[in-house]
Amino acid sequence: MSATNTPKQATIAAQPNTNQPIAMVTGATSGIGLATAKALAGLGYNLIITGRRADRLAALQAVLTVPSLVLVFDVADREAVKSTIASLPEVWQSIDVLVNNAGNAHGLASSENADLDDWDAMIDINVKGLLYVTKAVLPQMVSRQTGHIINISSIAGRETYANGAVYCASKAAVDRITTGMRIDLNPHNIKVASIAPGMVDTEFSLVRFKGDAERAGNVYKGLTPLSADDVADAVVYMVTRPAHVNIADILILPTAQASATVVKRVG
Ligand code: 8X3
Repeated sequence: MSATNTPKQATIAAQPNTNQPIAMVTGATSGIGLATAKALAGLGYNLIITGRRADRLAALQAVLTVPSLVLVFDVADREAVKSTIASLPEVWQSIDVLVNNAGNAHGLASSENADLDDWDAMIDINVKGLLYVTKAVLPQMVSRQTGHIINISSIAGRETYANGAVYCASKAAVDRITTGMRIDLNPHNIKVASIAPGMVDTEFSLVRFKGDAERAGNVYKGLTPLSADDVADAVVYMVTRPAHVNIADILILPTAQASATVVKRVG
């Protein structure tokens, strides 16, 4: 095996439990991805957890009670995605559930002021990264004629808001890709679905505002946002339906949020 084909595993993988399905969760280092990995572990899934931060993935793996495998890669790195997933040990290749969670907002600025690097990052990670991972996982799903792909979208994919042109566009792309792949993969018995959360209390806003904790905190001021576990619950609901049921789309909002921009705050 050449160096480029060697999976960047933080630890030696356990053998998956052959009586249980395998799920891959991207961006499992924090937030919705982390909560989803734990929730799927609670259902007994064998887990492939991926992300850029090896230390965080190792910490998650240490608390998982199911067989798990860590893959360290950046979803935006096309070659790394392809070679790392292609070189999964054979026993880990039959991925039943793919949760495309990796994604973020970078900046919140009007188009004339926004940073082109932020725009690149959102397209590269939220859109192209999702495509790279899905393309790498799909062949075995098609050959086995089974699979379930769950894309984490956003209310921002349904509504465009000020200063969010490219983030909203990236999530609208996720919605269109979800629908298009559901159509394309219909002959192959593969479920494709999306979950569109509103405000979720994760590192999301901290990343969007580049570490400005005060600005990030203000986003959730005076309301109870969703937790990452609330979104993971929706994933659990999707994957626990019978084989003939595909929950194709869930929009999940905090009670205090009526739309992307209509939010009830107290205090
Ligand atoms: C995150 C939700 O409303 O900040 O995708 O765009 S929002």
